[in-house]
Amino acid sequence: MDNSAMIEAEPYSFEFFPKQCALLIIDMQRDFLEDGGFGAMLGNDVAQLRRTIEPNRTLLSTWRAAGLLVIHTREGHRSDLRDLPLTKKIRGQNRICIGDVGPMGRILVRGEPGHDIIPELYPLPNESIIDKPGKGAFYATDLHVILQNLNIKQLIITGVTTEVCVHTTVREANDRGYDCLVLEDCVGSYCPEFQTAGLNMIKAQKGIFGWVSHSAKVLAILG
Ligand code: C5J
Repeated sequence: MDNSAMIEAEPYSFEFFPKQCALLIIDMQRDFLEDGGFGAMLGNDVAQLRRTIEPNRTLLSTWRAAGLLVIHTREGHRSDLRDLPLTKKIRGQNRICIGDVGPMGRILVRGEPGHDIIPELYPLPNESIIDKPGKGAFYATDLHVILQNLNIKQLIITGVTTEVCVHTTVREANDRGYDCLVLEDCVGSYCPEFQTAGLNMIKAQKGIFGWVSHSAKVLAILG
């Protein structure tokens, strides 16, 4: 696909330049999406996020077949936790927190089973994985350099959670000059009202942070 195409979106159509666009899949990690993970241990209903797996899986396989760029992110920390602010570790006053041992290994620690991406969306060897210590995918990572080197100017953003890591990344991307399209069926929140509010905030004010659409609209173009 060399030419641009218009993707139906809100607040208006998104002009999609396939060769200058990356699919950025945020934090589809076992710790957030599986029973026994960090999200579930905090009392969240992982089903709210698991509904995004199938649409992401379909989109990812079509995107790969079109030969377009995919980048995955994972939120997590070094095993010595030196990149984990104490404020982040203790906030919430939980009995078990980041770095402690849970049912899927040490919570949100790189190299542990819970930190890894769910098998349904597992990256291929040629796909970049951005390991990020914060909520935003640009903070303390080489994502911007990678995107610049590959001449990427647009991001289609999916993953979890809508109002936390997806939103922070969309905001960071905006300030760095990227156009962002967020797919409502491929992003999820543990909290339905945050899902709605998070998507509304992106497309408000004529697209203050970007565009919102549905994976079906992208698939219609990628065929
Ligand atoms: C959170 C994320 N919610 N990936 N992380 O802590 O949104």
